[in-house]
Amino acid sequence: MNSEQLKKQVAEAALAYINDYDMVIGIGTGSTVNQLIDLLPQVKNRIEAVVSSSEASTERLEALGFNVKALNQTGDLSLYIDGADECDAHNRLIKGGGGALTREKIIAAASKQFVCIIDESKCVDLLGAFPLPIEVLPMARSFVARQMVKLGGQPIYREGFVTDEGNQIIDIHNLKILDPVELELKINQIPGVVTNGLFAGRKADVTLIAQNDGTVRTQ
Ligand code: ABF
Repeated sequence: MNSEQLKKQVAEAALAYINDYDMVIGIGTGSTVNQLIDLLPQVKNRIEAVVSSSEASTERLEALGFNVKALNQTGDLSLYIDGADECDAHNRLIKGGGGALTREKIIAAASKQFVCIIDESKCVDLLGAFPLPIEVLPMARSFVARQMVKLGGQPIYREGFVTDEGNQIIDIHNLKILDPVELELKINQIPGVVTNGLFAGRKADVTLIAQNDGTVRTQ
């Protein structure tokens, strides 16, 4: 199966979690989530409203006629479905390759159940082969980069990219992430950091993994 087929397959499996009426659900960002969004009309009658983690997902959802609401309007959510760049055996994630990590982390924290949808290429034993995205305030970009060097990383500025919140991103290469929870907290303490892409303190509750043999594994 090619990549898009795997993404569609895992998106189809995620529909099973939209299993009540009048649901207000959180929807993430990325190409796997786009496959899910395109399938949502099949369960439109179960969805009262959606909270989106990016302008890109909002546009896609509104084009399909969904009522996109701000988190401030909805309060906590029962379900959040989103992709990831890496996932370890404990459902701890690296996210942010798509640059939507701040809203993603907020909506994940506000959701009772976080279902992550990936294909098996994202599964790793140790997080960190994918460069860790860190959203930073523009005036702090170089300062945060220097702190990440002290932590053993190699920061690369994501040139020309501005997040939906108007911030910048540095991607940290060559990190050996032995304790994702500890590192997530340590990076959060650096002044100027808005969000880092480790989703370990609030990891996924369930990860659906499309496999090349045509099955979807639940972790
Ligand atoms: C999003 O999903 C981002 O956090 C992450 O970068 C992306 C993965 O995108 P894709 O499904 O296109 O691989 O939540």
